[in-house]
Amino acid sequence: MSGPDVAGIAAKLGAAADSATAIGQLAAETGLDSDTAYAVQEALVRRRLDRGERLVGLKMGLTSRAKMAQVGVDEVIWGRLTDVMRVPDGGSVDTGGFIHPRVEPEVAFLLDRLPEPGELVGSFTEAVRAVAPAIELIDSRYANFTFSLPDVIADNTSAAAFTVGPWSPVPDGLDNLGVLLEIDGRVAQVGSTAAILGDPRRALDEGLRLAGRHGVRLREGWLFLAGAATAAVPLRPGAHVRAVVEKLGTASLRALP
Ligand code: 0L1
Ligand code: MG
Repeated sequence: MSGPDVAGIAAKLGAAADSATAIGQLAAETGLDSDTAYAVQEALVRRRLDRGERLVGLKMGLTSRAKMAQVGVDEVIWGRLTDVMRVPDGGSVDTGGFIHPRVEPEVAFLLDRLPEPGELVGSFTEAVRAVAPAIELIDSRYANFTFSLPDVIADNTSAAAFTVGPWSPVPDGLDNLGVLLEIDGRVAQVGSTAAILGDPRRALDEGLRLAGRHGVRLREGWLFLAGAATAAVPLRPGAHVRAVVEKLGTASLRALP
């Protein structure tokens, strides 16, 4: 019996992203399960690499209750980041290139010496060279931002763009820092890094474990987005977005009018 058409599903998702046109969910009709969905994700990102993009890191998704509740999926997932997704801090994005973009405040890690496959992080300060406030721009390729677990995994966990603020040395504690998402100078979301798996440092072990199951090794020099501390907020044309993380500072981006 043949399984789901991995390349065909990746092609549909890739075309949806390229044309900024929403599509219907695919998992139920194709019998896609979560493991095969990661193969679709790999094929989807391979399309980007084949046109010259570079893999620069990994992101964790749904690492907080607020995020899980927002989309009705309650498992931690991971996706892949490429260089073209990166927007410089203070830079601009064109919302016309996305379907229904949302932004969320995150914490980013710059990876250093990582444990061997199958091992957990022994010393966080050895594994992580620096930390930064970040903004993730997510854009589900599915209509109405509605999907099942395999659907969202296949869709590279809605990854679309991200901005990383200034790097700082790893502070003593990361587990209860205040987080703000501001849109046009107004507070849109308030949270704490504690919402990210209790402590964003745990997200790295989860990333190593979950990506390791699919034979993916994190690399020195890669970025790692640990996940959002709050629900995501729609990004409107012309909006100015700031993510502020206590002790770490601010990352910002602007949507073109
Ligand atoms: O980064 C995230 O937490 C997004 C994961 C996928 C679910 C969504 O699109 O919100
Ligand atoms: Mg995110």
